[in-house]
Amino acid sequence: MPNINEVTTLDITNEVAVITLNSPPVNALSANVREGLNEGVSSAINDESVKSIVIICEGRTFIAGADITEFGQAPKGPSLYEVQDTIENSPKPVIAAIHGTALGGGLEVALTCHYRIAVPSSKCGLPEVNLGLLPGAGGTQRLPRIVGAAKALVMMTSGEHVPAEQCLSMGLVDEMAKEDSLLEDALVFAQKIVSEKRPLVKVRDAEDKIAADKGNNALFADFRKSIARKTRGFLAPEYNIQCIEAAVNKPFEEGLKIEQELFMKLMTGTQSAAQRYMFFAQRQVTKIPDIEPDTEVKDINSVGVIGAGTMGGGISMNFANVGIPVTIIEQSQERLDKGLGIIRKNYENSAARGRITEAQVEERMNLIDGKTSIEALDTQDMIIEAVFENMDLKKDIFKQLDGICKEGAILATNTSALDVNVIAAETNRPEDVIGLHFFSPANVMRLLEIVRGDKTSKSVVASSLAVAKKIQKIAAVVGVCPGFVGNRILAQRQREANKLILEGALPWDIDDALFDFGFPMGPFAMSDLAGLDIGWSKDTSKGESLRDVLCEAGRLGQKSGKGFYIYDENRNKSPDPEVEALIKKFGEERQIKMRDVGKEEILERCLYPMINEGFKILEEGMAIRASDIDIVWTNGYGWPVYEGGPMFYGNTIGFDKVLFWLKKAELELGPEFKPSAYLEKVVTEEINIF
Ligand code: 3H9
Repeated sequence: MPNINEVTTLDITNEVAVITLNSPPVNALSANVREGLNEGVSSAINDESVKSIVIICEGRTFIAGADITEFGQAPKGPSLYEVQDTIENSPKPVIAAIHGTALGGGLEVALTCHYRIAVPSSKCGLPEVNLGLLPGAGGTQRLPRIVGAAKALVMMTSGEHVPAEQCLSMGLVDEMAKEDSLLEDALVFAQKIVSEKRPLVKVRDAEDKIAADKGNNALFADFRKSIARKTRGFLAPEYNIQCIEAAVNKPFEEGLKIEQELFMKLMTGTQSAAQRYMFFAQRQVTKIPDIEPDTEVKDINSVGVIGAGTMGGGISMNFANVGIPVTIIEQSQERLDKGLGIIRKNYENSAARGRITEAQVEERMNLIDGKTSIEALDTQDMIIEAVFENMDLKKDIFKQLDGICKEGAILATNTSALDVNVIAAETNRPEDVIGLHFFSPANVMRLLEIVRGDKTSKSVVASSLAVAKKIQKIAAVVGVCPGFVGNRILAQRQREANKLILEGALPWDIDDALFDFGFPMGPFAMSDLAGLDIGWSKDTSKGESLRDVLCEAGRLGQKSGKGFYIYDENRNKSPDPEVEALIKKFGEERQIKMRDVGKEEILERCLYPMINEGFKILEEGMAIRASDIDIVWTNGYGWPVYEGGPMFYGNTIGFDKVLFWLKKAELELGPEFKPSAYLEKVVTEEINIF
C-alpha cells in the first residue's frame, strides 16, 4: 500500500482509489492531512487504472474540522481551498465515506466531494459558531445549496451535529452504509456511480434549493428574531446568517468573498479567541495532574440523596435521567411527597415541551424511590447530602452515614461554602468524603464543583469526575476554601455592587452595566429572583443594612411584587423611585457621599476584584489552572463565553492594567482591593498563566 505521507495512504481496489487518513485523535485538517489529501487525490486522478476515489478515515471519526491548534500560526502546506479545488474539479467521482463526525472543515471537504455515504451512527455539522467563527472553507455557500437556507440557518447558528438519517433526508448525505461495513459499501457505491455514469455533482453549482428564497428577506428577519435572545452579544451567529443571505442572493464566488471577509473578522477578534480558549479549557478541566489515567474508578450504579428540597430533587433528576436509581431521604412523608411531586411536575413540564416522552416520565420516576429513614442508605454506591447549609446538621448526618453506608461508598456533600474537611472528620473514612457542589436548578445547570478535601482519595476524585461526565456536567476540581471558586469570586462582585449603590449608582445602573457586558442578569435582579429574605428574619432585623430596610418595607423580591425593582403581574421589572428614595435616605443617614458613577467604573469595580480573587485562588492552589476558574464562571455564573471568563478577560484588559487599577483602588477605597501577590508576580515576571 503506497504511503502518501505519514497520515495518508492510497490503495487501489477494483478501480477505486481509497485515500485513508489516519491522524489521531480526530483527523483534523492539519498541514499533513491537507497535503496527504491533495497528493492522494491528485495521484488517483493521474492514475489511469482509477475510475473513482473514496476518502475515508481511520480511528474514531471522519475529519472533525480544521486543526484549531494551527489557528494564528503561519500557513504551511497546501491551503484547504487548494485541496477542495483538487477534489471538486476531479474528472473522476470523489466520494466521502463518513463515520463518527464530519464537522466544520471536515464537512466542507465532504461538500466538495461529488457524493457522500455515511454510517447510521455518524453525524454532520458546521459547529464553527461555537468557536466564535463561521465555516470558512466554502461551507456557508455550499450548505444552503444542498439543504436550503432555512435548514442551513438552524445548523450553522446552533452548530448542532445532525444524525446521518436526518442528513440523508435533507440531501446532505446521498447513501447510507451499514454500520460495520463503511469501506465495503463505499466501494460498491463508487463502482455504481461509475457504472451508472452518474454526473460529477458540484454542490457549488446547485441552485434548486435556494432559488425559492432569493429576495425572501422575511425568512432572515424572522430567523434573527427567533434566536435573538439566545445569541445576544455573540458576533458569530449574525455573521453566519449574513453569509447564508449571500449564498441565497449572490453568485457563488461573490458569496465566497463575503464568507472570507467575515471569517477573517471573526478569526482576528477577541470573541473567537475566547471561545477557542474555552474549547480547550473544557477539555483540560478534567485532567488532574496528580491523578494518573489508571486510577481506580468506582462503578456508581445507585445513588442516595439526602433532602428532597430544590437541590436534592434537582440532583436526583440528573441520575434518574441517565438510568441510575436514586433513593431520596426526607424527614417526613409530607416533605418527601412534596419533593417527589415537584420532580414529577418538572418531568411533566419537559414532556409537555416535547423534550421527553410520557413513557420517559414514568421510567424516570420509577427510578426514584423515597424513604423517610436514613437507614435506607446502606447499599448505594454514592450518597449526596443536600440539606440546609448548617454545619452542625451536616456533621450529624455524616456521623450517621459513617455507621450506615457500605464500605467504599462515596460520601458527598453538596455544600456551597462549608469546610468539607470538617465534615469529613466526622467519619472514620475521610478518604471517601468529597464535596459535590451542584448549582441551582441542579437538573439544568451544567457546572459541578468537585471539592477535594485534604484526605479525599484519588479514586474518589476520579470516580466523581466519571460520574459528572455520565450525568453530563462540566466538572471542575477545586480545593476547600470558603465559597470554593465560584461563590468566593461572586462575593467580590456582590460586595462592590452593594457598596456602589450607596455611592450613587442605582441598582438598575449596575444591573444594566453587567447585562450589557453579557451576564444574563445583574446582581440586584438576581437577588430579587432568589428572594431578599433568604437568611433574613423580621425578629432579628435591625435596619442595619439596605437589605434589612427593604425587607422591613415588605420588599422581599419578585415573590412579593417588589424588591430592588417593582414587578408587574407578568414579573416584568421596572426601576422604582421608592427604592431610589430609600437608598438615598440610607446613604445620607450614614453620611455616604453620593456622586455620579459611570458604566466603566461600575464594570471595573465589579469585575477587577473578581480577577484579583482568581489570582488569590491560584496562589493558594484552590484551582488547578486559570482556565478552570473560567470554566466555573462561564458555566455556573453566566459570564459570557465570548469574554472567556474572568481570567481570560483580565488578560484581554491586560493584567498590568488590572494591577495598576487595584493598587490605586487600595489607596483610595480600602484594603479589600489589595492585589494578590501572585498577580504582582505574573505582571513583573511576565508569566503566562494560560
Ligand atoms: C473549522 O473547521 C474552520 C473551517 O471552517 C475553516 C478553515 C479555513 N483541532 O472533544 P474530544 C482534540 S473550525 C484540533 O475530547 P470527543 C481535542 O482538543 C473546527 N484538536 O473528543 C482533544 O485533545 P486532547 C470545526 C482537536 O470524542 C481530542 O481532540 N470543528 C479538534 O468527545 C479529543 O477531543 C469543530 O469545532 C480540532 N478541530 O469529541 C469540532 N477537535 O485529547 C471540534 C478535537 O489533547 N471537535 N480536538 O484533550 C469536537 O467537537 C469534538 O472533539 C469531537 C470528538 C466531536 C470531534
